[in-house]
Amino acid sequence: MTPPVTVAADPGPFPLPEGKVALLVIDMQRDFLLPGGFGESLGNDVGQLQRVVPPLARVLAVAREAGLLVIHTREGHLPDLSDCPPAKLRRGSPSQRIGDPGPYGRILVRGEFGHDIIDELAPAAGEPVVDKPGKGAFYATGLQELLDDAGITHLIVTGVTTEVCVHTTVREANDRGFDCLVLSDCVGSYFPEFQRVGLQMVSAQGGIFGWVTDSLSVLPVLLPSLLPPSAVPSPV
Ligand code: C5J
Repeated sequence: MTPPVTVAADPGPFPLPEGKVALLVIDMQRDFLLPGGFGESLGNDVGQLQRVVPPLARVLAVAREAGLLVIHTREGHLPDLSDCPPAKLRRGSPSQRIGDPGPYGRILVRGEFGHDIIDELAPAAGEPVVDKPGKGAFYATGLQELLDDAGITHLIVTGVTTEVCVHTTVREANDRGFDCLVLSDCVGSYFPEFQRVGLQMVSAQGGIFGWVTDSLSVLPVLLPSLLPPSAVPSPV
């Protein structure tokens, strides 16, 4: 059996076993990313998240071309908010709360314009979209079954925000036995310090709950035609 191809990563090479790798795109929603939306109403600089869009769009395109399973997630709640714990509803002192009317519809409510994924990264036909009420993509969703049914063991993880929904999901995935590769330029935080330390936390201690690399490292491995000609082995 040929060994799987690997991607250079921290703390070591990350294998991409054929047919067992999925791309996870976490919460690239208008409410978090668009100016004037919920994220900004919390006092955040959405520009910090916007930086993720171009490299992630490239990874998404290449993952599709390479035939990877692509799964999107969205954080949000039912219109009656029955799946939103009161503690989450009360948390912090935002000018707008979950369920309130905002410029993009009711904030983080399923079916509203702001809850949906930004146009640049819109799911393609047939790509699963996992709606989640929590920060982690496994809590109260069918993600585990979806991955198991597809035979997925390795996840390439992207999206926002690094220290919240990306971290929670990677930790959940790690506890469930999935190997996770986080792409540093395809995950984003409103806080540069959290971005830096959040990534370090994933791969510290020999990869305590995952691996970290960047999109430029993973793209040519997913699609060898992206390798510079000098790196392609000549036929003997
Ligand atoms: C947050 C998320 N930050 N998707 N959600 O509340 O990270």
